[in-house]
Amino acid sequence: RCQTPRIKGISTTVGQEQQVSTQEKQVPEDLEMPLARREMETLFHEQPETGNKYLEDTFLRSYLKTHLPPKVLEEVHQDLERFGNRLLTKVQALGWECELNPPVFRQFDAWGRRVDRIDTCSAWRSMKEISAQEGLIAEAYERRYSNWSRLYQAVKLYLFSSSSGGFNCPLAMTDGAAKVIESLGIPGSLKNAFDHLTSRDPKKFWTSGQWMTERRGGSDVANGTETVARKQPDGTYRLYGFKWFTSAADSDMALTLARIADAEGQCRQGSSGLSLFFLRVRDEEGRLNSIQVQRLKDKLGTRQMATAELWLQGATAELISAEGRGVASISNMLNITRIHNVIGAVSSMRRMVTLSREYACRRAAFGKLLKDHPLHMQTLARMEVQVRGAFLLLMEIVRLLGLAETSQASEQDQLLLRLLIPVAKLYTGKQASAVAVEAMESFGGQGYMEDTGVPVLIRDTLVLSIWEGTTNILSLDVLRSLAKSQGQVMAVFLASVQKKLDLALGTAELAPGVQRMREAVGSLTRFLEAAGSEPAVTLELAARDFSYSLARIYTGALLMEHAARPDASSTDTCAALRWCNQELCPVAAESGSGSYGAGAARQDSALVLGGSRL
Ligand code: UCC
Repeated sequence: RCQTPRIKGISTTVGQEQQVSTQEKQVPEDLEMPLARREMETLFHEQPETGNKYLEDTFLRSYLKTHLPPKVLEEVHQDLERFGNRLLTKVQALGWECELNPPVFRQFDAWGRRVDRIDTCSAWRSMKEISAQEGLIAEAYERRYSNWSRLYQAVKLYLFSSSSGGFNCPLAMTDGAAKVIESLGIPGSLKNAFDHLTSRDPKKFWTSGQWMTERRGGSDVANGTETVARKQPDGTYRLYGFKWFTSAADSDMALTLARIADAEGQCRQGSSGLSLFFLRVRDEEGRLNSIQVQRLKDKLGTRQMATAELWLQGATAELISAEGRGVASISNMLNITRIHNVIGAVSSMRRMVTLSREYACRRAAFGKLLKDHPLHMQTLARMEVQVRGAFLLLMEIVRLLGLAETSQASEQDQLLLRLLIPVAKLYTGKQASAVAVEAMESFGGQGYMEDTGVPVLIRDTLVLSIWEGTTNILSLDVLRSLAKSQGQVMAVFLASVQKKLDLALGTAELAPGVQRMREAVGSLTRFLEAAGSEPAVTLELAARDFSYSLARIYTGALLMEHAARPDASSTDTCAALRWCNQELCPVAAESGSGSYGAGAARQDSALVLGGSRL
């Protein structure tokens, strides 16, 4: 009498849903309903379905419509729509395959010969091909849309990132390496590498690693780098050392830091002893360049991507910076990879919020869909505001970068770019983790299940506040940019915020937000004045809160500016006002309570360490 229903567990497609309702209709009236319900209803969860990421992203599209010249918009719109379909029908599945088939390290062959092979899956290799075909690096260097090329590349990467199965990581470093080579004027010896890194031909396309981290220092690169470079008679160098984290270890080439040994074998210590080198990882026959792979890292996330420990045992390399200018030279790479980090953060947040939204439109609880529960929607709306703000911050940075790369940036633009990169990296890295975890909760227990894919997104997001510099290291980089410009960067920052607020003044609904923003700017200015005159305030202790203040104030100004467009919607206004309802200048609030003085530092230590001495 009771036929086992054909559908069990998690339903996936609309077709299946229809099948369920048809079957329900066929259930004879005398069938025991509790069993039928157990089989067909209570185990049934609505999978959130998402479509073309570009077409569905109305906020992205409104930004492009506002800023891109019409001719550029027309062309990129077509390409992005096509790309969105490719992501939906092909790339997303490949990304999942990468997760299911992580790289495998084979140290020896069957006959005991050491081979140190890192085997990647076919989906990972397809990602490399797709990246080349789509010009995910090339677009930024061809500059066919002049200053808009960088922004356009960033938009493609933003759409790609959360479906890329971790391939966004090698792309970040590839972009960074291309940037370093370009900033060196593409010297003859690096022309070939540059052409490979920026190629659209999948057979020619190379990815690059960025080997910075050694056992003694991931953050303190200046003191932690032990790798030694010995000059050879032909002018090349041989590198000897141990690289502790080398992400995308299957890459074709890498940029790395080392200390050049003098004739007596002595090396200069500290930052000024570091120089930058280019090397190929393998030769044409696939043999490693005097490198041994010690092991692959066992990571919490980004498992699709091989991160290795590498012994450099005389790897042949080319010196590409002036001697002792390694850190300054690799900063060009760092700034690009940090922007990619922001792209990854915004992409992840957008993906999570989209999934949560779709789920809310399908899942019923307490007699109605989740979308009809105001408290649930309040939680999602708060996340949506975060994503919008972070997205605008990203667009602002790549807009400025595009100007800089086409010699159209003013000195002020360049200073602002230098400041906003660490600010955005540190802030969006944290935002992304918070939003991802909140979004997971919006699925209830389902969000905690591996095969929904949600935990993968969470794991891969959590690294964003760590790699490419932790939150505190980036906060100190914010201070570095202030010191280097002798405070000029702050004047540029405040002027830019002011300009955006002036625009918003024309829109009456934005007035309360403008008011709050002005108060925050006032508090920030007073904090800076006090910090300059009171030795009791140590800027280092304030660095994180200060950076958060810059992020919140600048993002608020961007949301205001976006909401002040003639064709802005009521949701644009709502997002801008909601953003301004939070504490916009935490550094001022904290400094009032004496959190940054020498006494506070002692208290911090006592609080943390005191307990351990009990
Ligand atoms: O994690 C890694 C790879 C993972 C994969 C990444 C993929 C990401 C993709 C995401 C996709 C979703 S690699 C390791 C990451 N490690 C870091 O990021 C390092 C963190 N530490 C720092 O950032 C430190 O602040 C250091 C290493 C930069 C500090 O070095 P120094 O030598 O102590 O710093 P100095 O002496 O202050 O700076 C030396 C020079 C100065 O220039 P000059 O001499 O002309 O005054 C600085 O102004 O370097 C310049 N400089 C910079 N310039 C330093 N930082 C910068 C900067 N950010 N921009 C411009």
